[in-house]
Amino acid sequence: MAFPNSATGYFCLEGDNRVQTSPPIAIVMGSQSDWPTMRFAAETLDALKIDYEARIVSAHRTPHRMVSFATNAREEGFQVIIAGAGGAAHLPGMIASMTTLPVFGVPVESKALRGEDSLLSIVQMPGGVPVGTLAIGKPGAINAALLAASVLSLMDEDLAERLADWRARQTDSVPEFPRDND
Ligand code: RP5
Repeated sequence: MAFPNSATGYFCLEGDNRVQTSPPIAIVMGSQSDWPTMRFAAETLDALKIDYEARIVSAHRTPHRMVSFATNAREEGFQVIIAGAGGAAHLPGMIASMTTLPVFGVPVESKALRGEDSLLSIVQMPGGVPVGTLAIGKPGAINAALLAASVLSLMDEDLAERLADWRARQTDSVPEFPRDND
């Protein structure tokens, strides 16, 4: 696995100065309890050899951290944000309100309402502040990573090839005929 919390050694040149910047993707989540879901986004990015940084940023418990992250994300060097949250899942929408980077929202499955609350909290954004909302739970986390990869692949031919290979391997892994499990 790559580096969920890396100082990854990304640099850009500002004049003659080499300045540290962030990896292309930020995976943020409202709580440590979201990581078992959001790690599927991380693992998918690992498989595609895309670097990322994972952070806990709660809209409700650490609102100042959220504002600081969202307002600085583009300047820090992030290009796409994947944001996962459960329950009253304001995080993706609040982040989207403070950045023009693409934000993909992952509704984390909640205990009380199995993630339907998370989904509805994330998906019903007012016109003008978009969050690309994925499915509840693991499939949403995986697809958020794949969509983020698609965005980055527009400017990165090597990544476009890795993404096509990933999809081809998935296709190859599907048997044509079912078999008994035992
Ligand atoms: C949300 O509340 C988090 O995104 C998480 O899904 C949910 C529950 O958080 P914990 O009480 O488990 O920390 O903010």
